[in-house]
Amino acid sequence: MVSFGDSEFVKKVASVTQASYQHGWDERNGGNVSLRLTDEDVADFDDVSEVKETLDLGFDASALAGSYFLVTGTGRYFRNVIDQPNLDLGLVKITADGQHADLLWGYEDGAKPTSEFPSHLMSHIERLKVDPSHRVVMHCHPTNVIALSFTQDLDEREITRLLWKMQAESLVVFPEGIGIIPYMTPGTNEIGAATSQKMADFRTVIWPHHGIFGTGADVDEAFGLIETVEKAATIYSQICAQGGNIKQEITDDQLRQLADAFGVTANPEYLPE
Ligand code: 2HA
Ligand code: ZN
Repeated sequence: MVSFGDSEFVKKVASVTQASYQHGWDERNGGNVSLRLTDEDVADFDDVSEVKETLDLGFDASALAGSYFLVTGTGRYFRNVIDQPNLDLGLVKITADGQHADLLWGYEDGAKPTSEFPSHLMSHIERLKVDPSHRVVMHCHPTNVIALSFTQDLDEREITRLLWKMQAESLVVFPEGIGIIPYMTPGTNEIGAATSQKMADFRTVIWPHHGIFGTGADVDEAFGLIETVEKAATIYSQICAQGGNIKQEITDDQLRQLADAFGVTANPEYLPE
């Protein structure tokens, strides 16, 4: 029997939750990941055809009807996923009416999808409009990004430019910049709607005083995006720890040369030509 539990999908999500935990971005049950899968992806497995439970989504996900999501469970710890993926991860399929999700694999001791599943699904819907290859939404609590949301104005242009200038990697990895929503209550459809609105323009969205959402065509891309943003924020924290007196920095001209060299288009509102 070919079990979904042995799939590369489960291995990859388990490994990224462990990596994120090791970075210190997922205390207790902090963080959640969802990976979109297709009929083709799940076709080869023998243990994903029986519906074990049908879950109420509480909003209209009909744009994703028929899509599968491998998603971390609510209340579950990123630290543990690697040792018990069949308990902490679930494979669900969005029903034809878009109101429910059928559980096909995992959550074996009764878990349910992450409390941020509305934010994930709404974000998947928006990112798929922009990029048909989009597959992953990841949320976690990177310390320096969160710290930045206390000391800086919550201004997308200002924070993007600050992070672009912290290292040469930043502009190349997130040339469109970073979206920021106001502080909102986690786990609600409202924060999901605000996050997904930003996802029309950005692959990364900061939740002030809470964490970050990163998206991508695969797990590595979504995680790499978050790593790069957090690395830039960490450099800024260290600059402040060294007294905050910046004597030289990457100039706007140098950012433009960087964009040219790497063939990326910087958001023109943040870096005028
Ligand atoms: O899954 O991170 O935002 C726990 C959280 C909620
Ligand atoms: Zn969170």
